[in-house]
Amino acid sequence: MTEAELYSVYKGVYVPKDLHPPESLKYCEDFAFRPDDVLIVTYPKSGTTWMQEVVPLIVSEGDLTPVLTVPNWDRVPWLEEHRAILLGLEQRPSPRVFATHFHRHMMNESYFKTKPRVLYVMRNPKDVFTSSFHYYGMASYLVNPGSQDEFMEKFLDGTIIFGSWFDHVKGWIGAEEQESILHIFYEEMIADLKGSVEKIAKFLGKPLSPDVTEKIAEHCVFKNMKQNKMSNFSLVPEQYMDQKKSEFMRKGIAGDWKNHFTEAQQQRFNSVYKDKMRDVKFKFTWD
Ligand code: PPS
Repeated sequence: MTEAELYSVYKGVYVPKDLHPPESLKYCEDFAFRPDDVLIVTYPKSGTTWMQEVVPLIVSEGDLTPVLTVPNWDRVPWLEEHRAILLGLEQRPSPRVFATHFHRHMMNESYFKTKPRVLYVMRNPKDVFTSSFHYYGMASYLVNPGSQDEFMEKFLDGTIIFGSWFDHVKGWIGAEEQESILHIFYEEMIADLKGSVEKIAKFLGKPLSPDVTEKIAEHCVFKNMKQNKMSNFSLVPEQYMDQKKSEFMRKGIAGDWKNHFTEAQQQRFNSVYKDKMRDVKFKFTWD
């Protein structure tokens, strides 16, 4: 199926119609934030699910019950997804934890007034590409990626769901409300998960004992988290996500792009990256 059939355009970017029908987008537009809300913001395939595990465990001080009993999409709902309407988010006690794939310019008026806390997770765009390429090949609500060359042009051009990686990152790293945002990299979580848990807990005003930090990090390493059926998307019907084609928790490493890019693809990607990021001063882990 084509983009026209599967996607709608919301605030200038493609969103999958199935997950984000008009009433969900309206709900999200009207949503009232609280200052102590925690918002996990990501471009897709940058570490959303990982954070949906880490943050609830920081809030619960290492009690595994929430992550072992509630699916990640209800535990930390995406505000723009259809399920958000059903979950009674207005009644949830603080601190509420949400996820969104929105660009900063897509956030609603309440966000800019209230300035809730934001965890902005970034990942090497080449790995985001590789993860997305596999995901688009197994998720039926997305347009089939075609060849890697074809999908690369769409990725670099931003004609995929949630638009351009470059615009997403530039929008959030350039946000005025920097004091309410913690920037964190997938690669730093891979390199030092314990240190990352500590850093996030401190930002959330919830310092943890070394034992609890250790317990959270141990539960959240890829091989352990992959076993959690509340987080590995095995509860999603096969006609929606065919994990026989590619698992949702696929590899969980930094640098897998090197196993997939040809020399020509690497050059093409580098040249567009250089052009689109030419005015950006921010220090990324992959530069
Ligand atoms: S989505 O669809 O936007 O919610 O996807 P998202 O969760 O952002 O990204 C999926 C990728 O994150 C990897 N992942 C992890 N890596 C390391 N450790 C842990 N615990 C972990 N949990 C999820 C997941 O495997 C996807 O990356 P790839 O490269 O495809 O393996």
